[in-house]
Amino acid sequence: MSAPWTATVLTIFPEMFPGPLGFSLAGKALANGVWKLDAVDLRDYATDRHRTVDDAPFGGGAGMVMRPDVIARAVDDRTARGAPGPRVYLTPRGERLTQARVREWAEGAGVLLLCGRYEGVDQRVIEARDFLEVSIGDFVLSGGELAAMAVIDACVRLLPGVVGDAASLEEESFSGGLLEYPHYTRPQVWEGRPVPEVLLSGHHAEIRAWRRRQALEITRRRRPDLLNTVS
Ligand code: 6GU
Repeated sequence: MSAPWTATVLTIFPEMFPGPLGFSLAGKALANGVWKLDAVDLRDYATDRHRTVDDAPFGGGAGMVMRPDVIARAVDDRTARGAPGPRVYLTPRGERLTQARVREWAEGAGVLLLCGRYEGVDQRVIEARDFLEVSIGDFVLSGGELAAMAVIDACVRLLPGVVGDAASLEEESFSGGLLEYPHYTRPQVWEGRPVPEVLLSGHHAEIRAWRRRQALEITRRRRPDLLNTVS
């Protein structure tokens, strides 16, 4: 059997992992060997007695910067031990993560994720070790670890055999870049609110058309930018 899809995470908080990735779909797939997690403590690659990974920024300013030499040693050692790329540095100043990128990474052998803490990472190691800088949205987290978990979860659910119902994944691509239509289950009337009549009709073509209209309408209202792209 070939090596499982592998997430290598470089972090000063390896104990945060697998965390939520140990539950639900991702957790089951991890236990079943569909994917592998290697949470690497960056401090293991420091050389001083205090296992220092950061230092003051040249030019002055607030906060600390992660040292390039420590990160490079970690990257080079894990790479030599077979950690697959691409290499991704999680930072709010990165390019925005897209589902297309997630699909691409899920189709590969794995990802190597660098979690920043403090003010950031010395720019030279980002360039010298060919890291892609990626953000998961326009807000600021206190470190890259939660973003790394989001990236891994998004990739793992696309691995073969992880989502039992293949139709669930298909539906996503079927609705093609639109926000999802609303869902309903029992009770049929709840707090005086009935389920939309068409969903009880058994007319599958009408239900499909209604859901499509709902998806278009909610996308137009919440994310009109999604309708302006060609695809
Ligand atoms: Cl990737 N890192 C941090 N620290 N904050 C973020 C982010 C990443 N994406 C959005 N906010």
